[in-house]
Amino acid sequence: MVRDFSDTIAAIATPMGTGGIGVIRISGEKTLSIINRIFKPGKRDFEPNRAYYGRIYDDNNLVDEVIMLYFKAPNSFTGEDVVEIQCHGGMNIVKKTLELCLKAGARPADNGEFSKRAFINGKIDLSRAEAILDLIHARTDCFSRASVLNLSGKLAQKIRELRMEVLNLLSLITAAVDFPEDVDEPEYSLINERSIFIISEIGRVLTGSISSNLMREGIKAAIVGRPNAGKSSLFNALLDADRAIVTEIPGTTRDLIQESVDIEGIPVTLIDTAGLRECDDYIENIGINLTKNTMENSDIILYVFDLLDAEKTEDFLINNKKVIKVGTKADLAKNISADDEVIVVSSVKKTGLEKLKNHIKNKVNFSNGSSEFCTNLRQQECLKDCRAHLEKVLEGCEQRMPPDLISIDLKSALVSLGEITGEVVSEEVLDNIFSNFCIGK
Ligand SMILES: Nc1nc2c(ncn2[C@@H]2O[C@H](COP(=O)(O)OP(=O)(O)O)[C@@H](O)[C@H]2O)c(=O)[nH]1
Ligand SMILES: [Mg+2]
Repeated sequence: MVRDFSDTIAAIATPMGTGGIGVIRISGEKTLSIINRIFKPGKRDFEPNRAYYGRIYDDNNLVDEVIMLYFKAPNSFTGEDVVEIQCHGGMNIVKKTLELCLKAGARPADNGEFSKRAFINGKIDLSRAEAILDLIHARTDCFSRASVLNLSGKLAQKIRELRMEVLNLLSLITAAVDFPEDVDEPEYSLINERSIFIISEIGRVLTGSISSNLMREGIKAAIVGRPNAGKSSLFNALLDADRAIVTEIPGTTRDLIQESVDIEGIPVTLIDTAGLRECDDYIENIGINLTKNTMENSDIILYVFDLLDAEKTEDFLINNKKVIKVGTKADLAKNISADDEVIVVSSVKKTGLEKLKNHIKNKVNFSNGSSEFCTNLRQQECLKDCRAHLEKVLEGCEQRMPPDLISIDLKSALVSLGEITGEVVSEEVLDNIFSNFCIGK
């Protein structure tokens, strides 16, 4: 997707569908000339950062009454001239307006091309561009909060600090290599000490990796157990909605039912399954097989059993690390004691649910508190690469290697950090990142 950025792009920025308004975005040199062709009253000198009320015309045919916002280069999201047209949100109108922009000289934007231009034009660094993507796709409050912090530059700032540290070391060494007469060779112990510090700071940023990945990817949790154990009731209680059918008739749930829910900041896909039992019913057996597959593909299994039911152990679940045992109908089972591993809940009285949620969070090692920095897999890889190069620096110091050799590893460490914010990054990596964006972003 190597594109010429001198052309002007346009795209529908709002989701395909019917809504109150639909937004078309235009960016590039021809933005104003396009607007002057399709927007009336047109004039050559729109003032930037202002909203204009007017009409979109297809030749002399009125298309819609709109609000037009104008941002002048370089003070816009992309750093180029940008216009956003707010039409009425009917699919036909939005498409028609885009079509007119294209006819007037724009070309359709690629996925994420507005953000890519913002990056190329130095308006945002790569970590902020990636934060936009996270923010758009965030499924929990917790993740939205983390993403918006990165959008405002939290991670970028930290990476800048780390780069400065490495850069300082590098200039110390380079000076010693280039002007051996004038500059004392830096002490190995100093290089050693600073490298250890940077490594520990990288470790600090990486501490939240598991939680970052969980917030981004989410987990699957299958609810399994005997018929009538209370699986569907628990499913509904965790969702806080009547989604699955609950009856006293065993074998009610046959298909898998799944819904997404925010559990302590993790987007969890909860899957209600058919009860596990030997049975002759053809359809129910299909359901039971589906359940077994689902269990394999889940990150967590909530094994639900009725506290009143003596027959509760399912051999195949014993020693399965993914399993959380949940004893249900606690409201009916006042005097029944369950072992420590069991989370006791009542879906009817809504008790024990918070404890269960907390347990799920711990089971997948999620910690919303300790994860100061939110990172994605790519950024984590870069940080780990950087750390590996710095470990080489430590080795170099220990073996009293010549400074110019040590500087090679420091330069590599610098490159790894630069890849995070995009100072050093290949076109391929960029394309890969921005292709995950939606069109119009
Ligand atoms: N009192 C009480 N009844 C429950 C509870 N959970 C489920 N039940 C009842 O147990 C029966 C079976 O529940 P259901 O959720 O359909 O079980 P499933 O077959 O495992 O999905 C229904 O009559 C529910 O109302 C609970 O926590 N307390
Ligand atoms: Mg059920």
